[in-house]
Amino acid sequence: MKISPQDGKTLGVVVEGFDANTATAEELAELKKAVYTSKIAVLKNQHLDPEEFLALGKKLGDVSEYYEPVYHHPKVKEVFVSSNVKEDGKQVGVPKTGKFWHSDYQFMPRPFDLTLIYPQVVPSKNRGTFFINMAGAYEKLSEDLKLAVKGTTATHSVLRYFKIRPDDVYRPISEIIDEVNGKTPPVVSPTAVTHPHTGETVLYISEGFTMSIEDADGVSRPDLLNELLEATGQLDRTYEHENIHLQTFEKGDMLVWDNRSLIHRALHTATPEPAVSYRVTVYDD
Ligand code: 7UC
Ligand code: FE
Repeated sequence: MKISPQDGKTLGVVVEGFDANTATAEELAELKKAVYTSKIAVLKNQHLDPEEFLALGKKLGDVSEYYEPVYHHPKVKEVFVSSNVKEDGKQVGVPKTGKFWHSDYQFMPRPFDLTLIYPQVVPSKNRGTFFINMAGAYEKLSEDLKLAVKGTTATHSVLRYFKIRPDDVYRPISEIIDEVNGKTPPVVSPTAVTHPHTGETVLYISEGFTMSIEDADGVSRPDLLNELLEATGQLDRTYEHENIHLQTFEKGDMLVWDNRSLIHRALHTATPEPAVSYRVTVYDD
């Protein structure tokens, strides 16, 4: 196994010669360490079926299946499927997932530690995922903004991006909203958290899932939330902000990323091409 920095990028490493089926404990530990420090690992030349993909996830920690079954792979429920390709005329998984800044399960009491994405059908154009390292983004904040963050909390919810399911058709939207709020009530966390493996301070907010920031007295601070979204690059619709990293991939690549540090956003395609991607999410300790 060989781990090398990605050419010309501040984030990410390329991992060659990694065999998911025979990886040693040392190799797995080395891989995880690289993910915590470089945030993204691109594993080259992977040829795994869904069962083997799940098995790799289990070698990295405790795999968590997505709470909404509509996303599950029909044979391996722990594999989350993002797909706009029908199989035998049937929709498998959910199309157009994650086209907004977020970290996975940020709206849940315990977000995932590691995300593994294994693209199956790779578009020819507009392929890739945008990332922002929210540890680096925190470091770059002005001293005034860092001070303003101190003692505040952030409230997260899936509500804005909850996908209407096939069975939701003709249901009153108020009923669906009540159901979402009942099943996944808003979650409150400190606005800045400490990364347990690196000690970094990570700004824990996203445009997709963070609904509000409250100060120590419980007063909502929409101004502060907006300033932080702006400063971290999340409001830049040209995607040219220096914090934004475009991670491209080709068939056979698997991405493993540090979901504690990174927020991400699926690349928007104006002309949708077929795209299928499998995901496994892991708690690492
Ligand atoms: O369909 C989607 O965009 C899924 C999103 C609401 N949640 C992904 C996650 O893991 O948090
Ligand atoms: Fe995601």
